[in-house]
Amino acid sequence: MAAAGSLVTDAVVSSALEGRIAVVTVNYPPVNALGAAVRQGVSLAITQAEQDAAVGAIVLVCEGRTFFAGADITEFGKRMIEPSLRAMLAQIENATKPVIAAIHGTALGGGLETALVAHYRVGVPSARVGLPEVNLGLLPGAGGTQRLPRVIGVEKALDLMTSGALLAAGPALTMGLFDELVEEGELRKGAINFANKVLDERRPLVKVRHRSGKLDEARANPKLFTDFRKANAKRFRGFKAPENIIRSVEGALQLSFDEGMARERELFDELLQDSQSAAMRHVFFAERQAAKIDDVEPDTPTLPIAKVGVIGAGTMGSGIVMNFLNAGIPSVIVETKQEALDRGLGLIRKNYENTAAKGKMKAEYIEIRMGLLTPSLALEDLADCDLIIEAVFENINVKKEVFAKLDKIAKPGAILATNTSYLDVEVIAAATSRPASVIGLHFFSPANIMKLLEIVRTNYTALPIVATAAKLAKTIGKVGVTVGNGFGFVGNRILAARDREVNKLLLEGATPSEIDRVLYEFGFPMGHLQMRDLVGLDVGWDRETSASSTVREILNEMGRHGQKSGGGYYDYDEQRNPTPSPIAAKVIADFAANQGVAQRNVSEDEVRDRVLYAMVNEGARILDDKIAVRASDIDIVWITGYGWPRYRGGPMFWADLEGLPKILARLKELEAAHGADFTPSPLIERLVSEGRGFVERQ
Ligand code: T1G
Repeated sequence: MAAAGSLVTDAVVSSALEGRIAVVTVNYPPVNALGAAVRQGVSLAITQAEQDAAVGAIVLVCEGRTFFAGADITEFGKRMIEPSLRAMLAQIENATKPVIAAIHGTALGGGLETALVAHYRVGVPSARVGLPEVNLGLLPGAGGTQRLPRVIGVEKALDLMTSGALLAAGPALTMGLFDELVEEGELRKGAINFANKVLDERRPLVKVRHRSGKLDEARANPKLFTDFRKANAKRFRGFKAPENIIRSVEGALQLSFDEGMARERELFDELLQDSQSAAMRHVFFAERQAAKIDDVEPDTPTLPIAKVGVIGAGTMGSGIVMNFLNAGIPSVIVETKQEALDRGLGLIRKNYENTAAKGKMKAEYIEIRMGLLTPSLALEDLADCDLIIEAVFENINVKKEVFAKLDKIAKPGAILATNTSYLDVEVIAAATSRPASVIGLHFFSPANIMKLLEIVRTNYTALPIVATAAKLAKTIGKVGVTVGNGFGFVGNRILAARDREVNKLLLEGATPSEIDRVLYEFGFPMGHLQMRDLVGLDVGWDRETSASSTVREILNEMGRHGQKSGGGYYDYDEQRNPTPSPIAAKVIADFAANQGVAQRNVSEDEVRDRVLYAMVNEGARILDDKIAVRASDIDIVWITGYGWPRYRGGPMFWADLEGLPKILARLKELEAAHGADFTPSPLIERLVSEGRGFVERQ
């Protein structure tokens, strides 16, 4: 080892001697993922340090934003380049000199597993740690399921690994994951001081693998795993990774350490080969890809959003404005009547109080956030807002009227956004003299919770407005997906295709329960008709013009608006539990008879094919119409906005797994039986002829 501050092992990993401490520094942007170059460099540096008599201890630290953020996900599925992560970790764990992991940023997955094989762990207060492999359909495959329980206990480890949650440095220190926290910004120095202390005090080379106290505690509770499985059964439904994590941790209690590691490897490999992990790795990259807008460059100018205005204090408007209050942005909310305004303010306060009651928010933040909100009955109070979002009744004329007024009130350069869920944003923009400043910001109810934000750009929307909207999505913690201006944009257009098929299936004799069971078992949180009853059948229903022209209109005319009125497609008890409704069944049967549709038994397979393939076909049409930039954007929309199960990757990824040739053949059969609704999109025809899928493989 050369003198202090000199020898560079290579561009990725450098090693320098600070007194008797070898400081191994890794610099592998963007997040120091444990790719081959890192593993090779760290392995070499540890070997050098071991052989160098001048070295007493080793500090392992990373440059940039974070300590290792995990294995390199881009390497999965490819030939593994030596040394494997496990080999690198074994080398660290068996080092004859103390290794101190110096942690900042987010030490995740293989990053935390690396820290767990070090003999000591030092961090800064802002550091966070976790084993979020479950979010990739995997489990911690480099010893995390065997070591983490030995440090923090089995129950906490099970919670952390099956939820993928991150742990702040403070609680991690309390749980024994850190040996010391050093001053923010002084990590390197603090870690070197700690290393010197270890040498001065001749502290032992502590290996996590030798700890057994926490495992003994768990062994004293034979019902631990059964209870954990039962408590989480709903959350883990259909999803394989959590069960494998639980089994791997059971191995830690039942087997020797090495046998436990072998068991972990088996359970990891099982998941790695499974389509659920492929799907979730696709979603990981798709979510990041969705934030990239082809014609928005890093230097595309954006507008400052220092004040936001929201028109409408109903469910949507109140939820929308909360996003900006949560981000600390002063906001104005405008209604036409004091009573409606007060109801909206009450809704916002109640939401905050509920969140605080659940311990998810400090109570003192309620007043801070409410203090950022100015209620008003006058649109003129929006005059100095940088962004104004309308969330008024979903009627094109009402919206055009509001935008015409806004055009006269809003300051020059203000962004005017509509929260419409399917109306033509260009028509709304044409009601103003500034169409280039008009954009769609389609929030999903509940708007303060749902992650998805469809950013709808028209042919007139100026690039800085699009760039500002995309940046704002990140600021308020949303997954922003930029889409084109067409009926229902992406999400609701596919939902409309599903709705159309479900309504036809109802008339043909499939019951609400049969249809909903197919979707529930596929992995949706609930079926289509239960979802309709939950949202309310009267959303978008106009009592004045209702003419019994659909089953849904008839149910509304009967006062059956869904859960909120005790019945819709289902009947509901006091606890809003659904039961099949003879009333709805009769409405459906009579309507079918009037339409001359003979009722029959419809198989689950037919329900599945017709509903899911109609959605895929609509997704392909959306791509053909260039309303979505890429197939993976459609996947992100349906996963984050509509509950498509993450472990199935989204409709387009799933269609690739299903096989486009199979889907195309089935669409042609369905087209013959049910007409143009199933005419295959030209894109599917093209992809099948080229032997390709919707999603370019990672
Ligand atoms: N591998 C490869 N690339 C990664 C990566 C990873 N682990 N993590 C992030 N990136 C890329 C990402 O694609 C993006 O690239 C850029 O880094 C910035 O990410 C054996 C098997 C660390 C909290 O699951 O949670 O270890 O788009 O936009 O919002 O047990 O990235 O710029 O080209 O998300 O600041 C376990 C995954 C892996 C952590 C940073 N680790 N990453 O968030 O930036 S499996 C994880 C994150 C494993 C072992 C197992 C986040 C972040 P680009 P970003 P961010």
